[in-house]
Amino acid sequence: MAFYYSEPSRTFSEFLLLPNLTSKTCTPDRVSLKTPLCKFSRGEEPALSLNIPFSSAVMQSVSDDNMAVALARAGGISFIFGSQPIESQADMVRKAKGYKAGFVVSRSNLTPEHTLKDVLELKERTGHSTAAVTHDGTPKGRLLGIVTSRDYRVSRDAADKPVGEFMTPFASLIYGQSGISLSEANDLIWEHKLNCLPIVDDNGHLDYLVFRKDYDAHKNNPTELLDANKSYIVGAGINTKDYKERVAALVEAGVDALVIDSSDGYTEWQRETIEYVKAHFDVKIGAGNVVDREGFRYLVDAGADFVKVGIGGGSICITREQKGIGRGQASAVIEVAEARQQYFEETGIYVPICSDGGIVHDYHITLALAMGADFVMMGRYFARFDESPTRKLKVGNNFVKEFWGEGSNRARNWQRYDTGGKQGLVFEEGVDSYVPYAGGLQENLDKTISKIKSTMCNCGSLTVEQLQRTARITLVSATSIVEGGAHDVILKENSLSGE
Ligand code: RVP
Repeated sequence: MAFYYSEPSRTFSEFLLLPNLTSKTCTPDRVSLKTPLCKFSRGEEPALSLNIPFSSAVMQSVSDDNMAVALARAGGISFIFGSQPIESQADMVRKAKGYKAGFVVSRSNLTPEHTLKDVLELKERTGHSTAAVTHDGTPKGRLLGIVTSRDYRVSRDAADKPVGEFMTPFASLIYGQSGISLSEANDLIWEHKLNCLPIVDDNGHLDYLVFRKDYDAHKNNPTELLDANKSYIVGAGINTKDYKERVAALVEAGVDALVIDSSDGYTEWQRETIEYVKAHFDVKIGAGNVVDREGFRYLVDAGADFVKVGIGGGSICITREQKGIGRGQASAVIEVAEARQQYFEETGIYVPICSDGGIVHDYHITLALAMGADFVMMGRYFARFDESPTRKLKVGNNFVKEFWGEGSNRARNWQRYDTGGKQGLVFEEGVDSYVPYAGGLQENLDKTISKIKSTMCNCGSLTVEQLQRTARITLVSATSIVEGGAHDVILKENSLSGE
C-alpha cells in the first residue's frame, strides 16, 4: 500500500518567526552571515564557506561569468550553467577565475582608424566613457592610446575625425606594468589624479584597466569571496551524462565547487557521478535535488559535499503540474535538516544543505535559514539584476528582464530532467517569462541582507548557526496572513509593497 504523510506539505509563506530576547549587544552590525558550503568534521573548519548565504541558480538566464564575479564580490557563489557546450562553460569559469578584483579586461576597444562617430556609438552602446585604443581593436592588443570624453568636443570635432588624431597617445599615458598589486595601482591612480590606469605587459600589450571607482568598490566589499590566490570563488553545474569530460575541463579551468543540477537527485546516476568525481578529482561536489531524509542520506552516503533541497518550487517550474511530484519547500527543508542533524550526531560530519527555489519574499530566506538551510539558491531573485545574462526590455511602461526555466523548450536542458533515455525533452517542465527589472545586484543584496540581519537580531541570533539552533517558528492560519499585510486602510500611491 502507498505511504501517506499525515501532514500536508507546506511553503515558507505559511510560517513566521517569533522573537527571542534581544540583548543590547545583538545588533545588525555584529551579525555574521558566514556559512559553510561543504561538509566538515566536528571541531574542524569547512574547506569552503560563503560570507553570505546566497547562491545563484544553475540557469542560462541567471549564472554566467559576469554574475559569478558580481556575486562572489558580494560574498556568495554562482554555479555557472551547465546547459552549454563544455568548452564554453569552462571558458566562463576561466574568465571568472581570471578576473582579478579591481583589474578588468577592457570591454570598450577601438583602433586608431575608428572615428569620433564610432567612439560616440560605442559609448552609447556600452555606457563606458573610457575606451582603449589598441593596434587591432582587441582587449589584449598593443596599447596605442586611451580615449575618454576629455579628448574630444562633440560640438567642434568632425564625426569622421580618426581616433588616432585625438586619443591620448601611449607616450603621454601613465600606466602600470603587469604584475603590480592593486594597492600599487591605486597609488599611481592617486599620485597622478587618474580615473583609469592601463596595465601593460612587457611587449606593450594591454592587460587590464584599473578604475578608481572599482578600487573604491573593492575596498567597500569586505565580504568578497576569494581563494588563496585572491581570485573569486566560482561554482559550476554539471549533469550525470557527460561529467567525465565536463568535470575535467571545469577543474582545469579552476572551478572551486560543482553541483549536479537535476530536478530529481535521488538516483543511481547521481551516485555514480559523485563517486567518479570524488575518485578522480580534488574538487567539491554538491548533489540534488531531494525533498526528504531518504534522498539526503543516499547522496551523503555517495559522498556529496552538500545537498540541494527542493522539487517543483521554482518560480518558472511546472514540474508539479506536469508530473505530480514535488513537495512544499518549507516541509522539504525541515525534513532534510532533521536528517542532516541526525547524520551529524551519528558521524560527527556536518553536511550543509541548500534550499533551492521558491524564495519570493526576503523573509523567506531568513525562514529557510532558521529551518536549517545553510544557504539558499535563487533564480528569479538574481535574474532581475543588471548582472544577469539576459536582455533588458521595455514591456508597456516597465523594464523587465527575460527569465526562462532550464526545463523550458528555450533552454533545451534535457540532461536535467531525463531519466536515462536518449529521447530528450518530450514535454516541458519550465516556462519562459519576464521578471521586473530591479537594478544592480549589490544595492538589492544590501537591502535583503539588512532585513535578514534585522530579523536575526529580533530572534536574538548573531550567527546563522545560532538562528538554526534557537529559532522559534510558528505556522500561520490563512486568515492571520491577511493580518500581516497592510489592511483596512486606503493605501496612498507609492506606499511600500512587494519584496
Ligand atoms: P526560483 O528562485 O524560485 O526562481 O527557483 C530557481 C530554481 O528553480 C532553480 O535553482 C532550479 O532548481 C529550478 N528550476 C530551474 N529551471 C526550472 C524549470 O525549468 N523547471 N526549475
